[in-house]
Amino acid sequence: MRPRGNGRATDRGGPRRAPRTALRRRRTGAAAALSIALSAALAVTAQAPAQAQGTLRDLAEARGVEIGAALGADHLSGDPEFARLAGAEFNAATAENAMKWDALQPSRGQFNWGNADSFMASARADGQAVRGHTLVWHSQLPSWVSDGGFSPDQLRTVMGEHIGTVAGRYAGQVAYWDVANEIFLEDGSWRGSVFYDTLGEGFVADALRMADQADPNAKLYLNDYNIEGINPKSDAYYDLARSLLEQGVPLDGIGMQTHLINGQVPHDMRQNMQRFADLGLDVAVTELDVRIQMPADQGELQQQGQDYRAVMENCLAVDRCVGVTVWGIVDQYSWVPDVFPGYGAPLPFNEQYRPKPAYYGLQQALAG
Ligand code: 9MR
Repeated sequence: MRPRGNGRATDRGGPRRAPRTALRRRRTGAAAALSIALSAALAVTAQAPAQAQGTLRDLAEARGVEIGAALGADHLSGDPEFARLAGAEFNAATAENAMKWDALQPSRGQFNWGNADSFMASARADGQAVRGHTLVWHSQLPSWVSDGGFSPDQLRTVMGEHIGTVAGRYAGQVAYWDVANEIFLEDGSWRGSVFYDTLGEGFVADALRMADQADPNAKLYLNDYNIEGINPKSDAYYDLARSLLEQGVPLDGIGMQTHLINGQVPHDMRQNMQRFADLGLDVAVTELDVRIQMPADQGELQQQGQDYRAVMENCLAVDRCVGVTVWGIVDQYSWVPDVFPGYGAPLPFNEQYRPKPAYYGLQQALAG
């Protein structure tokens, strides 16, 4: 049996804030004037938490959770302000593309480690927990795998070589692996892929076992989008996870990507996270962003701040939620406008590297 749980010995039940009934009492005359002045002073303090309360990573560490970001290799190496924010604000990191199959093994047996190694070095220098992303995925998969015409045994060997080599190389340095990514469709049916079509659903258990063998210390996850709320797709994960655990397959957690549209945090996100936690699994928000139809106005940016805050609060409310990772740092590098034309501004920092309401939403949730 793998050790379960995230190993954090934190008590989330800290002291509750004193009720503010005194400020709500009616007052008259001088007392009222004094009260108004005091309230104004308090309101100013409450609105300026950014600099006063420290970085996201400091706040997250105090709460025993992780705040991560997806980091693009080009930006890490070529944009000093991006690299500075990555280290200053985030205590966890995911390589945005550098650890995907096409980046690491573009042809059979030819591994390119450059970007992945630099990402790992940067994460080590910045003291960040690494989420390895991703071992088995139908996308960003080179054609020698997808069109290879492999028999089931051959494909299992190919998968084993990839997982063994990649997870083996970074064994002991990766806290979490997204072992299989995006394996279900929205209606909860299996997504067709070379892996599913050749090996059937057993490819998931195989991949988890291979990853466990290569790096017994990493927490092993299944990861997908649109599984934040309770719906047919998250139900499919729930059923699969339960069945894998019953079979003793090494599965530690479920990653909820959380690519949201502004104003649409699922109302039952917390309940959904909790049902996976109740199975004995960890959960994590692995790719948070909140896209806005452009141009974004102030009201929409404020709404986005509420959404970021709500997602972090959901994670904090579920003891087995290990943290929240945002899918990028600054708006200008996000994948969103390429895939959803007309949408943008999905991240916590704007194009001038200034914190947005989304940043303050995370900060306020973490500050409790
Ligand atoms: O952000 C990634 C982008 O740079 C790539 O072009 C894209 C290719 O599919 O993948 C993006 O990241 C995806 C992640 O790996 C898996 N979940 C969805 C993410 C956004 O598409």
